[in-house]
Amino acid sequence: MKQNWKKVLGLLLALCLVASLFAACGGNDTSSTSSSGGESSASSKEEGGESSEEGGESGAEAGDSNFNATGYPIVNEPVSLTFLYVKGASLRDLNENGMFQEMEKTTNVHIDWQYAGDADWAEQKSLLLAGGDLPDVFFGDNSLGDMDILTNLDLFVPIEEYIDKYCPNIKAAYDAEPIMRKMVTQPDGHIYTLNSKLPLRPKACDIPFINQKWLDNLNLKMPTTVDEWYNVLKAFKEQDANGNGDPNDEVPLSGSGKGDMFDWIRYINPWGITDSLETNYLALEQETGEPIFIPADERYKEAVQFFEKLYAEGIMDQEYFTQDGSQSDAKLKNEEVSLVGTGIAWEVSSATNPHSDEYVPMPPLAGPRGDRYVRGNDGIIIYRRNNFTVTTACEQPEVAMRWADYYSSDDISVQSYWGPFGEALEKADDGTITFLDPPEGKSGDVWYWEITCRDYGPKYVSPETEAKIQLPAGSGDGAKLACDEDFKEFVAKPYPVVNYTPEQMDEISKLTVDIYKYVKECWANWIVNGGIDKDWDGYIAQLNQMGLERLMEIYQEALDAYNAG
Ligand SMILES: [Ca+2]
Repeated sequence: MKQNWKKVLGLLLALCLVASLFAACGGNDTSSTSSSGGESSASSKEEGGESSEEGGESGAEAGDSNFNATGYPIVNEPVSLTFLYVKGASLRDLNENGMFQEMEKTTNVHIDWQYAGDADWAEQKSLLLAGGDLPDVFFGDNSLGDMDILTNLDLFVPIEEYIDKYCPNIKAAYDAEPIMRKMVTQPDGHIYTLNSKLPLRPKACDIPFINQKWLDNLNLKMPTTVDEWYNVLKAFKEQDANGNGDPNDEVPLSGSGKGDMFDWIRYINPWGITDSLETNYLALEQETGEPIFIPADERYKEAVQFFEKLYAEGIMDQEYFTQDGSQSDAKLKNEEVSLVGTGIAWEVSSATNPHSDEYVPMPPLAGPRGDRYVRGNDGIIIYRRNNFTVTTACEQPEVAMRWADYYSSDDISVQSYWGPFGEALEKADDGTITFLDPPEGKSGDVWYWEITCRDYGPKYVSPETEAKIQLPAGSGDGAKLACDEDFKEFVAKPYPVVNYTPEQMDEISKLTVDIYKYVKECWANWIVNGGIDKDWDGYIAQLNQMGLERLMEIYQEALDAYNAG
């Protein structure tokens, strides 16, 4: 890029800030959804819809005659920007993507993609952030996390003024859905990165499922409470539920607690606590809105006792704590005969293939107090931040931001998620969007990850356009969305995706090292060996000594700031 003074401008803007914040993100699942077609109504965003207040000063950034503040192309003479993208192995070169080729023709902006690999990205990132040759833009939230941005604020350009001046599509999205602006606005008022809203997403995260064929074989009813569930699983264990003549090959409940407890934590929703999906062990007290540290809560204690019983009776996989996810998955996907009785998954039929005809979603079980919940968190499942982060190496942030704004239009967002018009999608004159068949022998859900940036990068599809997208019913996205109709009402309020100050972030990361380690050790030991009741008081005292009370103060402060914002 040209024009060094632009760089200086970016640096000045960067220096203007004081400290700021961000939040721990994370997230579980990957892809998503379906919807139905219908209505035609004009999408208000797109094509730089907003009338240009600064119409006269095109080339607004201080008389740059090459830059157009509104309309297209964005620049009269071509400009190149370097985008760093952590690219999945199956994704083809984005230069071959028809949508990006069209974008370049429209904008006159060429993207020089710098691909990083998943495997060595963490190491590369440290070197880059420690003084390497920065790209103009980090693209996709798999490149930089909250911590990377928060602890390196001097490397990134505050973009809120560019959004106000040059980004009508993004502004329209923020106005329509204020949570989007809130998620990226630091407590000091600056915005360093753009977020996305993934189209046609569900509200519920993973949902429980059960083997209906086994229930039928043993003449059992669908369980509705955790006690009924226990009785069903016990019957699965004791009888030949899969009907292959061997009464001992059934694994009523499998999974993997080898790495951490987040596979297991999905099962404790009936006790009235649902985790945030941020791997921070936080839930929200539904009545009071206060944060709960799940492993220090009485309800967690009761849940552990319940699973201790399942483990002791051989109902819970005896390899639960020693096998990894691929090993437990292999049991679920055993070819000859189904081996697993119950589980939790993002989408049941894909998870239980090749026996998907045997499994059905299980309505949320009622726990000891009658609570029926499933996990969900819009800030993780639907909206995602850190998807477009402009660095101080970018000499013309206004060009990058106008490109991002165009990228956030309905038409581009749809294509950036599923694939280009004419290849993966068809757009009719009335705006209806239908899906073209994937190549022979490939599912759409696999194919979209090969041809698009999919979940990564900024995007926003207006509800008007979403209503015109006709997802194939048989797709994973379509099946998940259909199922969501039955589950979304059970989604508990999560501890939201808040913003932390750099100081809070630093303190959290220090405090949680010992706390997390201790929690995990105790948890596995209690389920396998028992003893939580007698150990409990000492355990809580130990957590407090490790700083749990201070940790919860920080979470409360950050939550208060989020709620006030
Ligand atoms: Ca059997």
